[in-house]
Amino acid sequence: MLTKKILNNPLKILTKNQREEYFEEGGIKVDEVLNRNWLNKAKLSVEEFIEKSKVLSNSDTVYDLQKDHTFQNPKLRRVSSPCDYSNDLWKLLLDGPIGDIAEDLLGSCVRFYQSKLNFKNPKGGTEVKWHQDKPYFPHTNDSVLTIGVYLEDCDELQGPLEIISGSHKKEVFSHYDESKWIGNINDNDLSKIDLSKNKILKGNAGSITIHNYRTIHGSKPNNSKTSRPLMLYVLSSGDSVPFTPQPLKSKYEQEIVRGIYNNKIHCDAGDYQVPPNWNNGYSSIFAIQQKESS
Ligand SMILES: O=C(O)CCC(=O)C(=O)O
Repeated sequence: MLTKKILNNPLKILTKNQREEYFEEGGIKVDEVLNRNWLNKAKLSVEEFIEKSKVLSNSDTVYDLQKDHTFQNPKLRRVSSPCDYSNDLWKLLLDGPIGDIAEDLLGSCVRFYQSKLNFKNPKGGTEVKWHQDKPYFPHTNDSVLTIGVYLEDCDELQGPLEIISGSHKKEVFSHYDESKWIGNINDNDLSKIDLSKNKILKGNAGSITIHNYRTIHGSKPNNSKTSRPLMLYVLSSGDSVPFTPQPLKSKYEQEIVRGIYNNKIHCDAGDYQVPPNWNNGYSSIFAIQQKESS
């Protein structure tokens, strides 16, 4: 949806300044979005995922495990499509503040793309290298964003999400090394980016991060003694749909979560590099960037 149209919509949760900051910088952090009730429900879902992962010894299509994961010391890196397995995490979007904030930034019609629950375990939770999301899932227009919900307090030591301010208005970089998908911006292109423009989106449990899918973002390893669970919702305006197959299969894919869809899409002109065809399986951004699989 066109930004100027979105800016005319009445706001549900964000302030005018927060909405303008999102469109200007490509990402923001918003404090205290989840009340105690929502936060407790979401945290309970996380505990259930950890509990279920204990009996696994290998990653599968839902649970991505760190190499040293054991029953006694479970080390989850990601749960793919957690909304498919936790009604509370789905309701947080559908009926809760996440859907309201999505409306503030995407317009009244909001489409679900994917969900994922990323962990960074204490003392060693993996970094996420600088990347953009558009090369992973190009859409017909750029009204696509990710909302991340911190489920524990996240300070600089836990590896909070970081963005490069203003990068959403600039180049979308290839995430290939020649013909091989690497899932991040290569060193040569990184040297063209002003990394001093990084904005660290740290926040307490219940606060959220938001970034546009063109915005360069990443996060450092977790060097602290506490875990960093981050619940991520990827959403688009109703009029923006993906060009390529979804890597994280979900029963909710393309569901309209807010508003009424008028069966129209908006297409931005241009050339797009498309990601590999992940129809035969996708692991996680951690596994790809750490070169565990392709
Ligand atoms: O978990 C993080 O810190 C970043 C996640 C991310 O950028 C992604 O999964 O695409």
